[in-house]
Amino acid sequence: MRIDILTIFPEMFSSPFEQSILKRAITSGLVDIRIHNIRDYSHDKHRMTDDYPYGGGGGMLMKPEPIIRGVESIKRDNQAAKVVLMTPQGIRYTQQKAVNLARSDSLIFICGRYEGVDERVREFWVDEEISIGDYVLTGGELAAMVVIDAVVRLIPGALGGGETADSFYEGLLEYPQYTRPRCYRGMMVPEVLLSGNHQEIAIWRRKESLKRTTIRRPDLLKEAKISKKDEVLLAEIKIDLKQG
Ligand code: 6GU
Repeated sequence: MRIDILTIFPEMFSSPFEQSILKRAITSGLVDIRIHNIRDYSHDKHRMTDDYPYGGGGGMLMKPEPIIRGVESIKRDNQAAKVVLMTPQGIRYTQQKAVNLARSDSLIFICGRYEGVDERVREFWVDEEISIGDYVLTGGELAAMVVIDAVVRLIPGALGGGETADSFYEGLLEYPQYTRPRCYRGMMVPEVLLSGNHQEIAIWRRKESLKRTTIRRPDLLKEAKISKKDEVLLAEIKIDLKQG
């Protein structure tokens, strides 16, 4: 997969892409990430990327020309690339969106700054607008990193030995997990996990997963794939929760 990023703060991207899974995905050639400074596509003598809004009002807007020159330059050897604008006005990012983006061969991210981007950019060059949640960031850079992180880990081979991209798999939260020691400051690992009974462990985990989702994210439960056996577990959970 090829990912191009247009930003006025290219340095912001160095650290996250130089660690752990993202670093390995890049060095192993699974993903080719290129950062472009929008300023490099600005032709005026001060290399300006922003300007005052027509009609007045506070704040500055990102000028269309440098961004569009950047997009066109990247698209020259990459016609089919999908252009994504990072903006708090975009559609909310979800795991399903990450799955969809992970199917693309090529993505271009435009990181908005200041009060926003000239509307013509959005209207004529952008395929998708994404927000990562209902809060306002100082710019689209951190949001783009979030989106890219969730996409790259879904690329087959990105996760190392035995790891699978399965959180939110089937739309439920993860069950609680434990590692050694078995007793830590008097706090025990649940007995069932030490039993070696794989069937019982699977049932316990499924129930904990359903319980956690019921308590924390009932909205997810409505969308999740629930089997007949799950219905039984959910009925037990209801009783357990009532009994406190
Ligand atoms: Cl993509 N950009 C900004 N500036 N704020 C955000 C966001 C994006 N997503 C959530 N908040």
